Amino acid sequence: MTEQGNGTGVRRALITGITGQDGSFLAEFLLSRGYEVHGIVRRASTFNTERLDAIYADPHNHGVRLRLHYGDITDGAALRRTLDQAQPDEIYNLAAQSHVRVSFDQAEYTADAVATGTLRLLEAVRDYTAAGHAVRLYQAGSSEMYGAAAPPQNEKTAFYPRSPYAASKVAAHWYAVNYREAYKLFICNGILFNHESERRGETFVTRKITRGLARIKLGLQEKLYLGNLNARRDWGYAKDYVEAMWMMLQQAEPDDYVVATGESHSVSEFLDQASSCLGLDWKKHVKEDPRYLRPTEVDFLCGDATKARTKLGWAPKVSFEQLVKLMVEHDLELARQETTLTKAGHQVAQRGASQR
Ligand code: NDP
Ligand code: GDR
Repeated sequence: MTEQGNGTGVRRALITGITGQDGSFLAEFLLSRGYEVHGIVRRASTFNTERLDAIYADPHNHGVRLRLHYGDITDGAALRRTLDQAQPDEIYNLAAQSHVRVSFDQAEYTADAVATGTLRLLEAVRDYTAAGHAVRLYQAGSSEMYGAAAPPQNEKTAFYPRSPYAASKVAAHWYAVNYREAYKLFICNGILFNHESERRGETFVTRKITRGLARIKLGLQEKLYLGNLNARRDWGYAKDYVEAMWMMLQQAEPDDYVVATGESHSVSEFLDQASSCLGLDWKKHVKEDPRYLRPTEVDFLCGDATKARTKLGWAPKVSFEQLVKLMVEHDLELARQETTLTKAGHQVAQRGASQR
């Protein structure tokens, strides 16, 4: 375990991207281990803290250990202010425009948030440590950095990014390595392969499939429009993966680790598995729509997490079949709620329909 540098005896963590899938699981995990957890939240015209609702408590209450700060990874002054206020022992940099397809439409913004955003945070951390604070930083790297490199991919595999998102993550990775070497900062790059859950954003393919097929099963929609069904991904469960982030920061020395299941499936295999949970034939419902294709695709990712297994003692607990089942069951329940409301005469708007 690392030292408690803030003098309060309570370990403090700061999470950028706390409102996302991983941020919410990580916040729960750290709270369960006694941490005080600080998170950076973007101002939005609609609520964006839904994934934190279960753990949020009124800060006026006594002993509240979850604290949210307004900020943005593109706003360096706010990052520095948050560091001063939160006084973290550990920082998890999860903030990102994380959708690969969208990064082709918003390339400059993606680079600003993913690459330069990481650099901004590193600069703030550099000054924070120079002022005498001991802090450890986790940088959220991605299997997308491997892109066209042949599987299995491990820490020694050369990066070959295939999107503005992936190129930005590669830049962030090397910024992190450089700051570790130049300023002797404790920084770990986690190179995480795809991880999903019932909290996955609904425009990522796994959740789009489980949400869509569950609604088709209950007669709420007829078709599901998808892009490339042949791409292969190494899909694990997000809750398992956030533990690996924490484990990296508890080591004696900073290092970089691949986190993956070592098992790869195509999008159509995911469809097969989800359909068999629901007793559906997806081929009758799924239609191809070219707008979900990418100008350059990543065909085959399969991670070799031997280093994480041997050095961190990390292993995934949830199998591919269990992952698909838990996501299908969750989305079937959402579809049932929608059916109940519809039958009772209420009009139910489909959330985010225009963004799918
Ligand atoms: P999500 O898209 O679910 O969450 C992204 C988070 O970043 C959200 O909290 C989002 O806020 C926040 N964010 C976006 N832009 C900014 C910004 N400009 N300033 C501050 N915060 C911002 O991603 P995941 O939880 O799935 O992923 C977490 C991290 O791990 C990301 O960096 C992602 O790229 C990376 N990663 C994810 C993998 C996966 O399979 N899930 C695999 C490998 C890497 P808001 O809620 O307001 O949008
Ligand atoms: P990915 O995840 O690009 O791997 O990035 P996504 O679920 O978006 O795509 C996976 C594969 O499915 C194919 N696909 C579709 N994808 C989407 N989103 N929508 C579709 O309709 C569709 N049809 C087919 C894609 O072409 C692709 O091959 C995720 C993100 O979480 C990143 O932030 C993270 O870094 C990587 O995982 C690891």
